[in-house]
Amino acid sequence: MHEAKPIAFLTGATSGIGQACAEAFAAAGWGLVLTGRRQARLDDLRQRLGAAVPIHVAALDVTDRTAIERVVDTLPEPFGNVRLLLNNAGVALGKGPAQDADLDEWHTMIDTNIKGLVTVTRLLLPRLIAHGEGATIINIGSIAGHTPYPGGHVYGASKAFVEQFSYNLRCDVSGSGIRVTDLAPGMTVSEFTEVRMKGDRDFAKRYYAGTRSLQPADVAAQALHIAELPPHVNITRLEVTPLCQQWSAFTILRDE
Ligand code: NDP
Ligand code: 8X3
Repeated sequence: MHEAKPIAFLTGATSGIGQACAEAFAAAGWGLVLTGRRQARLDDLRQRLGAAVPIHVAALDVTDRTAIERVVDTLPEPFGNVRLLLNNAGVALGKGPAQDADLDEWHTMIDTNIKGLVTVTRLLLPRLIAHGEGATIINIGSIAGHTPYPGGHVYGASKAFVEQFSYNLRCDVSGSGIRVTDLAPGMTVSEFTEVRMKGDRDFAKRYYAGTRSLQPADVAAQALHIAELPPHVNITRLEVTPLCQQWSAFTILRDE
């Protein structure tokens, strides 16, 4: 009899880092629950990856608590035995100063990056606890949760939440076998900047131009590494940036 495949539940699998994680985990033999709002992209992933590993797809908006409850409660076998939760769905909106920001955009970031993440986590925790040893939660944070920058406002703060929530969660699930990691990438080429700038593809192109930014597959390799470590090893926080991205000096305002 074949050994059952470990199951990973991914949010935001339709693009960028989440999609690369789906590809990397499938290549490593994981069964997958793939979620995101864009059904056509989920279907495409199932088509591409489903020959090798079991795949279940579910269109899901992480800001919709009832929808998350439905997806979690109706996971068919063998997908109910979730070993890994990758909380990846996230969004940045706007890069202007706080005083010019659109309040609706701030609320969307909070609803997605904070409320969505905690809701998915809370609802999947019983399944992860039932799985026991080897179960893993990887929360995709960001360097923006540590390093302030102009226009980072609510986005960066939401990622600081992700970091602290990851640590606090780890305290509470201590003894259950669940590992918790805040995986915090820097600049990664994906749809992230295009979404942030309201679909401005030229801006996104210019932003990444001349850089050797992280590719989503670079981040996915870290996620897979974390997931496949021996079960007694917990990476608390893993920050990964491209070599071309680093800190800058303090800005000092001087009197005239
Ligand atoms: P993308 O924009 O390429 O992907 C974002 C993913 O999140 C998509 O799959 C999107 O799917 C999903 N998503 C957004 N809103 C929702 C929602 N309400 N419900 C469900 N899914 C949603 O960006 P990245 O791959 O770069 O971003 C992935 C994560 O990585 C985010 O948490 C981001 O903050 C973080 N990150 C990104 C960095 C970067 O430089 N790119 C650096 C550091 C962290 P769909 O639209 O189909 O719902
Ligand atoms: C986003 C990372 O470098 O664009 O989470 O702020 S960065």
